Amino acid sequence: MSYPQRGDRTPGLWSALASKAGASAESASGNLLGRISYAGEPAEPVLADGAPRLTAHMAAKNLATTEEVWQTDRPVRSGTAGEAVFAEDGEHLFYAVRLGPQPTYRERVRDLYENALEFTWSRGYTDLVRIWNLIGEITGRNAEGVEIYRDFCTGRAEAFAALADRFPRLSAATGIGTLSPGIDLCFLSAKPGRTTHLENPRQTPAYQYPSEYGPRSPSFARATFLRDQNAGSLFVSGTASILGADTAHVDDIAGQTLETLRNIDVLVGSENLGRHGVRGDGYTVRDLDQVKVYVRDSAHISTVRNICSLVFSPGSEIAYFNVDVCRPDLLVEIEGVCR
Ligand code: 3EB
Repeated sequence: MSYPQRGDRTPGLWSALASKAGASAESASGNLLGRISYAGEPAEPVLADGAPRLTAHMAAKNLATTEEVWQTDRPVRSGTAGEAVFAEDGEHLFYAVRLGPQPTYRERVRDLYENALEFTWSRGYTDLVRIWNLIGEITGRNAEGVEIYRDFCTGRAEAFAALADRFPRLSAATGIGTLSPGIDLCFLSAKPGRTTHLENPRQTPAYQYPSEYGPRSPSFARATFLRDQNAGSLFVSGTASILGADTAHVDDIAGQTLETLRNIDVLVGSENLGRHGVRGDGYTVRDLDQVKVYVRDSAHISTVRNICSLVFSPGSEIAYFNVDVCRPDLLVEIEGVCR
C-alpha cells in the first residue's frame, strides 16, 4: 500500500493540502476522516461522501481555493452530533461545527466548546491533538464594543475551566480570521496516551499572556506531538512574530515573517523536543509540511511567498490565505506539520 507522504513513512493519520482538483487523487489512498474546505463563501459543516467537511470562507478572489484532507489507514465511521459532524477510526476523531454570526460570542462559544469537549471525551478520544478556530471579523467589534477575538477567547477559556478536570492540558491550535462573520471550529483528538504538548522558550505560553491582550488568555499550546508506531507527527500551532508576549517587528512584513520562521525553528528543534521529553532528532523549519500561511495585507503576499519559498522544501505543500490575524499589528501567521 502506498501513502501520500514523501519517503516511506506510514503514520496512522495524515493530511494533504491541495487545490480542490488535486485532492481527489490523494483521497484514494486512505479513508477520509475529515476535510476542511477553504472556500469562496461560508457554508454549514456537512457529511459528504460519508465524511465530515468543514467549510470556511477563506479564499480571496486572487488566491486559489484549497482543501485540507485528513485521512487514516483505519476504517472510519462518521455521524452527526447536534449541529456538528464527526468521524472516528478508533484512534482519532475529527469534529467540525459552525457558529453563525452572533451579537456577542462568549456564551455561545462556551457552549460550543463544552459540547465539543464532552462529545470527544464521551467517545474515549480524551486527548486533544489540534484545534482550528476560524473566526470572522476577528479584530472587529461585537455588539457590546468588545473585540471579537477577545470575546471568543473568554468563552473558550470558560469552557476549558469548566472541564479542567478532564482536559487539564491545552493542545496546538490556530486562531485566525475568515472573510465573513461567524466561527468555524474543528479539531482532531486521539485515544489517551499519545500526545505531548509543547511550549516555545522564545514565547510566553499563550495561556499566560498578560491581560492587556485580553481579559481571558488564549487557550492553546505552541505545538502537540502525536506518537504513532513509527515516530509521530508534530502539529505546529499558528505561529506569529511574537517574542515573550509582545509583537515584534511592527509594520515590517519581512521582519515578522523571518521571526515567525525562527520561532517555528526553535519550537520544532531537538533541544525543545528534548526539553518536553519527546524523543528523536528533532526537526527544523525546513521540515514543516502542509504549511498554511496567513497574510493580512494582500500587498505583502509576494514578500512572504519569496521568503517561504527559500525556507521550505520545494516538495512541501503550502497554501496562502489573505485573512486577518488576531492582533491588529500581526501581519502574518504560519502553521504546519513536521513528520
Ligand atoms: C499568538 O501566538 C498568535 O487563539 O487559538 C495563534 C494560534 C494565535 C492560536 C488561538 C492564536 C491562537 O498568540 C495567535
